Amino acid sequence: MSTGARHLTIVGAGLAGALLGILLRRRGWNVDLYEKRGDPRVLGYEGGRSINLALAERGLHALRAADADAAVMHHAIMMRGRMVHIDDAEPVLQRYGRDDSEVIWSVHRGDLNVVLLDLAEAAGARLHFDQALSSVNFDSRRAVFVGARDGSEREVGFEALIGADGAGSALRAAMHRVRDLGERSDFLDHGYKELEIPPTADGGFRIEPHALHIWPRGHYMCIALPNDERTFTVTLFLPHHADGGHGPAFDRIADPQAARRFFEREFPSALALIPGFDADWAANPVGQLGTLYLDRWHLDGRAVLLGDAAHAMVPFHGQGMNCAFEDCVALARQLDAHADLATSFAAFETERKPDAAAIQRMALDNYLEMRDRVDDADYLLQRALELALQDRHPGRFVPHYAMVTFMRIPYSLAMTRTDIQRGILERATAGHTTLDTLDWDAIDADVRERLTPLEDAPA
Ligand code: FAD
Ligand code: E0Q
Repeated sequence: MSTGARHLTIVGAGLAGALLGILLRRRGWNVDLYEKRGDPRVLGYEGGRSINLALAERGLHALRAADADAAVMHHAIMMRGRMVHIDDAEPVLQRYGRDDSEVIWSVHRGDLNVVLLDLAEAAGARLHFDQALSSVNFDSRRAVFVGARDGSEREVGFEALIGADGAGSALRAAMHRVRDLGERSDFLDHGYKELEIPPTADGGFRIEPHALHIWPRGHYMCIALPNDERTFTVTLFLPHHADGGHGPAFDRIADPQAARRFFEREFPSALALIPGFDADWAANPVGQLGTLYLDRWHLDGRAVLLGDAAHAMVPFHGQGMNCAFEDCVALARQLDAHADLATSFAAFETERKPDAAAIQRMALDNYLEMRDRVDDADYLLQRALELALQDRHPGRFVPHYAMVTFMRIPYSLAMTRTDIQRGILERATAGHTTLDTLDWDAIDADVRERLTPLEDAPA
């Protein structure tokens, strides 16, 4: 246990910062949280836009550790699987798990942030809104925060800074000035835009609420997640630039009328659900997506990064927040386990870096799968075989999606086993179009030879 002043300064009171504030206060740390934006409990969140996120077991488990799960789950909507929309056909539900015990949850980002801020404050963390970190002197341990509204500067001393300030982290930039963090970003050549499906006239959901809807179209796609106020947030993922002048792209869609023509052609069933299409298109910006890799996450015992600030990823596995929450629990545990901050931060980095790298790669892999493969016959046969092998080899063959989403085994272990399992599935199904003709003895032998039983597998 450290002895001196147990004080930590968290930069960013978004999802990870607010959760970490709760966990640290409960362990007796004094905590100050500085947030660039205004207090969402006073101002509303992001101008009232409804943005939602998929919460899975890893994130839920971290919320349980902070006693925040009940308040969050009160507003959450169960999503049983992917509802895949192909052209004019009836949409089809692909279940994520075996039954309703294996599901994910759609949560409202603003509500989630407010729940966590209330709990952090109740636990005794001091919250400072409208305060953007602008510069840091790591020698004198003083940080400058700028009032986001009036431009006023405020200098505060710190023992250590924790960067939960997201993908564009100001703390990361300040650390980089005194130590090369080995930073590299791979921006995706695809961006995203959010649109909204409102409730029906009598206040109901316009489409099945208990699903994550996907309209896959090869090089691009739309998704929709339910909100508890009976709306859905639709996200279009599309290339920024036309590939060799061909194919739809954000830079070839000049105005909402052109966007509408694109949707009339490619997503007519989605367009019919979005009466405010033109206004949404004009109002909502195109967002950037990418993966951020760092060789180092900490500056001895003076600063450490977590969540998107350390390892932003593309959103196609719905795990960025879940991973950021897992980081919070891991950092709190390492702070308990070691006497000095430098050792705790180093142990945290060693523990989490391989797992962050694994989910970053799996998230990139999942984009191709979502936009191009979910309606493909080979893919569906391999999915059916995954489920059959899960029954034949309980605890040994666990489908990729379940390892990432319903379990808490390290992401790096999930990735290694996924790679092995993919080989088994490909060898087993090559040349087949149905499970009935497979050579089950050979497949079972392949599974037993290549996969050891998992310790903490679902029964
Ligand atoms: P953030 O939530 O970005 O919080 C950072 C905070 O720091 C913000 O409040 C910001 O205002 C503040 N800040 C920034 N700069 C400063 C500064 N200089 N000084 C002080 N404060 C500052 N993840 C999932 O798990 N499931 C999903 O379904 C999912 N869907 C996604 C869909 C999209 C389109 C995108 C882009 C991401 C999605 N994610 C999802 C990822 C998820 O949003 C992030 O991983 C998560 O928000 C990371 O949390 P964080 O606390 O690290 O950063
Ligand atoms: C989930 C839940 C933005 C986003 C969030 C998600 C998912 C997807 C596709 C996207 C992955 C999946 N997924 O359905 O396999 O499970 O969060 Cl695009």
